[in-house]
Amino acid sequence: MRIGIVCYPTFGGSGVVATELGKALADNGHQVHFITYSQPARLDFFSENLFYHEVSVSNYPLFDYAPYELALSSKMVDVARFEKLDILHVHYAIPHASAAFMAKQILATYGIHIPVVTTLHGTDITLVGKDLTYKPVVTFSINQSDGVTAVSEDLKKATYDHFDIQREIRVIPNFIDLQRFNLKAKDHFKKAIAPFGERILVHTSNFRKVKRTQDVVHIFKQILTKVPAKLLMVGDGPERVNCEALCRELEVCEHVRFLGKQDAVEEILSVSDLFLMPSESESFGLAALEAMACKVPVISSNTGGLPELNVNGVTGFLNNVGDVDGMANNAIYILQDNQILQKFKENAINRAKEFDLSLILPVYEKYYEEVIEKS
Ligand code: GMT
Repeated sequence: MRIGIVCYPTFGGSGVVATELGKALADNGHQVHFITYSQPARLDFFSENLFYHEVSVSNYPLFDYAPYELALSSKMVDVARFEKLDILHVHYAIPHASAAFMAKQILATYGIHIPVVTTLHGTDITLVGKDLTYKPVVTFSINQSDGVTAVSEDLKKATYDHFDIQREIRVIPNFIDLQRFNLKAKDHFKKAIAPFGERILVHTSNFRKVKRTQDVVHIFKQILTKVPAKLLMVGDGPERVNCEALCRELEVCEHVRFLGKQDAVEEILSVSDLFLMPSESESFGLAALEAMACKVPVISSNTGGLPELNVNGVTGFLNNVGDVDGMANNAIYILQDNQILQKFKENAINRAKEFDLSLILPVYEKYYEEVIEKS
C-alpha cells in the first residue's frame, strides 16, 4: 500500500506511535509518506520506502494566526495526487481529521477517492477536543472519517460519551518495538546515578499539568523515608520549573536529577527500578509501556486506559488520582524486598510482550485493507 501519515512530529506519544507505525509499515514493504511540519523525532535515518513531506506555512502580516490547517490540507492533496496514495492515516484529531476531510473533498474534484483513517490518542478527545471551541469540528470530522481507531477501550468510551459519534470506533492499542526497548547493560550509568546501590525511580513526560509531575516529587519524598533512592525526571515542559522548586522546598534535590528531553530513553529506563505515572488522565500511557518493556514495573493512577495496561498487584499498582500516600506505600512495598521487586520486573516485561509491534502491525494492515475495501 501507499500510505500517507499525518502526525505531530514531536516527542509526544501520538507522534511517537505514528512514526514507529510508519517505520514498521515501511519495513514491511509499504510505501509510507509522512506529512508534517518538521521531521518527526524518531525519523532520522534513510529508508527506501520512507518519504517526508514538510508542510510549510507561509505567513503574511494580515494573519495573527497563520492558517496551518489549510497548508496541511493542500499538502495532503498534493502528496495524495502525485504519490498516488491508497489511504491517509491521521494521528490526533485536531486539526488533522478536519484537514483530511478538506483534502478529501478537494481530491474528489480531481476524481480521486482516498479513504481517511483517524486515530484518536487522548487529549484530542478528553481535554482539547471536548472544549466547545473545537467540539463541532471534532465531532464532524470523526464522523466523516472512513475509519476511526482509539488506543484504548476507555478512550473509545470517552469518545462516545462526549461526542455524538455515529460510526464504529475500533480499538487498536499502542505497541512497543521490543528490538529497541529492552533491558540494556548500562551498569556504569547505574553506578554513576546510584553509587551506593540506591533504588532508581524514573518519570518521563512532557511535564504538562495533566501529568501531575509534582505528585511524583511528593511520592518520592515519602519513599526516601524508607528506601535509599534516586529519582530521574526525564522530559521537559511547563511544570518542570515548579517541580524543581518543590524539590528545593522538600530538600530532596541531591537525590533528584532533571535530565531534560532525551532521545535514548531506553538507556535510562534500563537502569531504573520503578516508573511513576500519577497522571490526571492518560488514554493509554505509552511511556509506562516503554518502561515495562525495559523490565520496569509501574506505579500509576487508576485512570483512563492505564488499567488496560498496568495490572494492579502484578506489573505494578494502580491508585486513585492524587493518592500520593497510596502510591508511595505501594512503591515502598515493591522496592523494599529484592524478591518482590524481581517478580514485578518479570511481570512487567511479560505484559509488555503482549503489546509487541509484531502483534499490532498486522492489525493496522488489516484495518487499512478493510477501510479501503469498504469505502
Ligand atoms: O500525553 C501527552 O500529553 C501526549 C499525548 C499525545 O497526543 O502525544 O499522549 C496521548 O497519546 C499517547 C499515545 O497514544 C498515549 O499513550 C497517552 O496516554 C495520551 N495522553 C493522554 O491521554 C494525556
